[in-house]
Amino acid sequence: MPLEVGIVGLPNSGKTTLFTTLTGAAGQVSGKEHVGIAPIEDDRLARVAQVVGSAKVTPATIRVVDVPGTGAQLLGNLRQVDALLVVLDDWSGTRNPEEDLAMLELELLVADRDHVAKRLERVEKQAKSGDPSLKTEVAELERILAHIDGERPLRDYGGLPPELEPLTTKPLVEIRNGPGAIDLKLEAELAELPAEEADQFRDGPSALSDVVARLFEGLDLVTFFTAGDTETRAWTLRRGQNALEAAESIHTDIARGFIRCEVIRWDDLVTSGSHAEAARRGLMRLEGKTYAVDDGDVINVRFSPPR
Ligand SMILES: Nc1nc2c(ncn2[C@@H]2O[C@H](COP(=O)(O)OP(=O)(O)OP(=O)(O)O)[C@@H](O)[C@H]2O)c(=O)[nH]1
Ligand SMILES: [Mg+2]
Repeated sequence: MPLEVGIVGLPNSGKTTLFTTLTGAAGQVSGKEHVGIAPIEDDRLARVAQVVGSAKVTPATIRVVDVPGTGAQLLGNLRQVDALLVVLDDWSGTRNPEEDLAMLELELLVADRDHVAKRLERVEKQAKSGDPSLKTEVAELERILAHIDGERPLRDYGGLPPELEPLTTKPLVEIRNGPGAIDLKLEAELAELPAEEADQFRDGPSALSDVVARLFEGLDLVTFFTAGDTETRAWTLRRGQNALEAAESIHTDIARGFIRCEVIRWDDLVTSGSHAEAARRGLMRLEGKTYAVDDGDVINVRFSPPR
């Protein structure tokens, strides 16, 4: 499953402009939800592909959701995303980004309050049947509601029921939209130019690579690669996820038939010039299902195909 992020922000802060910058997809219609795919740029990918002679190069991707405006109903569409990008207007000169961030965090908390209160109402009704486990859930939900009423985000609440899917536990990545930070207006204009030309107009990295770098930091992500003659591809995992989970993200059959995996660091593969030469130099390791995948690993899963 690709990484999924939601874009939130006050009206007119530049959410849809960010969406367009990240995905390259047209999303100009205001008042509509937009969903698109952003490729994750990674310089290592082309270098690995060149060494193994892949015909096809496929970057890892992020699914991006842009919801118009705020309000509990709209924000509720973001319960399944992995992180929230908060767009703050730092361009019009009419807003205070710190205050806007605080306001937005409050909106997220209000949306969570709504969500928890609705659930409480439903479970309270069902608990009249006398089922003790439902009574426990009612008590738990009441405690959660009291926590929210103290204006505290649910990320500070220990032991939340996993099915609750709150918004205020998600990592927030701040995107200040303005000439001093990520200039989305400029980025939107540069999106029309070829990549090399666009780079000449920027002082630093592109908005896309800047946002991706912050997401990787905020979510503690790692990239691993698969590399063969037909395709070299990048994938993302959370740090600490293991080889079996890496296999699952590639294909469930590969995970099911997992025997072991061969791991080479991407730069060892590049300097060796081929998988075979890397193996000859002793730079290829054999790992099992529980191996924690490291950033930059090139992985080849040995598996028995399902019958
Ligand atoms: N000058 C300038 N204008 C911007 C910038 N970012 C966005 N805008 C303009 O602000 C307006 C709103 O931008 P959108 O990206 O549609 O904002 P939004 O947050 O999606 O707005 P809603 O979905 O209606 O809440 C557009 O006319 C943009 O061109 C910027 O960095 N600089
Ligand atoms: Mg919009």
